[in-house]
Amino acid sequence: MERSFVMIKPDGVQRQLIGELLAKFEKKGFRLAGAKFMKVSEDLAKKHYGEHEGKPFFGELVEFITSGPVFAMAIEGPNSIAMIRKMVGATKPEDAEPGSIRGDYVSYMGKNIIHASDSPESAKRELALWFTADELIDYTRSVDAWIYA
Ligand code: 3AN
Repeated sequence: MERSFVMIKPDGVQRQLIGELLAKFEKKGFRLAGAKFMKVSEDLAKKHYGEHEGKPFFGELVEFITSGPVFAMAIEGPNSIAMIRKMVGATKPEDAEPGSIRGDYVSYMGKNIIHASDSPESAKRELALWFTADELIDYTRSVDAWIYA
């Protein structure tokens, strides 16, 4: 069982795609372990994109992600991290395969509607950044597990 951090960015929210995109992950068989609709502080944005600090597009990234509300999710399922990345598609629009989310919805890299963790290490780091432990459902506990039993 793996958990990925997935976020619908301000452009995805503005295009009213939250439900449509979440439905894809639910249909795939993954389940939500946490979600929040929120404005992102500059501090959180800079930490989230920490690996890109110093790159020419860093300022733009932070500005964009703080420009409007995002829908942040913890999504879980077996091998979910790699499978969700596949569903999301490549970073460069010209490389994103038709059928993937970015392949079907995105033509410009700076506005690519969704983020998903790219490795187990990133998922761990990002989930800890965006959620506290008590904001996530723990399906291994019977008190939470009944809903999918
Ligand atoms: P992904 O969003 O596919 O995980 P990352 O984490 O490498 O990709 O990059 C985060 C965001 O930074 C991308 N969604 C994109 O908007 C932007 N970005 C990444 N690489 C570049 C680049 N070479 N030029 C401009 N923007 C970039």
